[in-house]
Amino acid sequence: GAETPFADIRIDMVRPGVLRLTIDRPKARNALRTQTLREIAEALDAAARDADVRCVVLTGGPKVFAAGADIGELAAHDATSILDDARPGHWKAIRSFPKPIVAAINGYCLGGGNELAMHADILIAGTTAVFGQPEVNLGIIPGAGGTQRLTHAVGKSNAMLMALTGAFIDAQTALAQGLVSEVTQPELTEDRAITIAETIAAKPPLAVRMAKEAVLKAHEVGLEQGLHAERRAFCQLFATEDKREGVSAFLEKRRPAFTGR
Ligand code: CO8
Repeated sequence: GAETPFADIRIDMVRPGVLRLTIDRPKARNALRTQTLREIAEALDAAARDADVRCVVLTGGPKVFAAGADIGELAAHDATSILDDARPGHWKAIRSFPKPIVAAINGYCLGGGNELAMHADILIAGTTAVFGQPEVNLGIIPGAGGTQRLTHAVGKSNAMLMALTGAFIDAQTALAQGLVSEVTQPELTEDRAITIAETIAAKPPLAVRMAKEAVLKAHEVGLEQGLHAERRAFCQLFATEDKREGVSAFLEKRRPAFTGR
């Protein structure tokens, strides 16, 4: 792939329309120091503005997804300094990214690493993946949405089991609990995520964007408000060229050519 100006991550266009973002701090098990999060946020910011990027694959490579926040960095903080921490701003940029993210997860996916994975829209795990929220062992709790997103993903009792005991779950358990969508052989995790991302990249981007926004609404607002948001987005899409093209192509029995308008 292309050279990138980042130290903790690598980015490359792995397929047309598909940006691969690889966390690359192997010596620290891909622990997410502030700089790592800043780089992820910056890369996604640029990808949001780049019409050539239709979908992102987020991975830590074949061995580890991310072993959490950088514990060395956490050690330097007290209750006052943590208030002015830059990381919440980076998390905000990550969760505001409007295009789909498919996570390819091998090995440890812990603490802030699991919270990052849960920022992805679709999660694919290799059989070696191990998920956990071990913050309780450090005298803290998940700090990047883990108590909320994990509960939505796996339900109260399963989330409590992880957050209160710090115990890890394996890929099959994560699949059974709904944390991930599929489990693959570890050497195929990225390929599978890329294939899904390629499929998404070929869809009309405005519809994709609104579908992501609408699904995320389900965990943010009540049913009436969520249905209202869905209806508005649904109607808006009737103003797009891609809606006309998609419907015409179906009726004319040909492949659609979407333009993103
Ligand atoms: N932070 C910093 N360094 C780490 C981390 C980490 N989270 N995890 C591993 N490393 C480093 C180790 O210190 C070690 O460094 P060195 O070689 O210099 O000694 C190197 O990576 C390899 O680690 P191990 O030798 O321990 O490797 P193992 O394969 O034996 O074990 C584990 C891997 C199981 C992942 C183990 O390293 C471990 O338990 N790591 C800590 C996991 C953890 O507790 N994570 C939660 C952190 S707290 C958190 O994420 C809070 C989230 C809040 C985010 C809010 C931000 C706003």
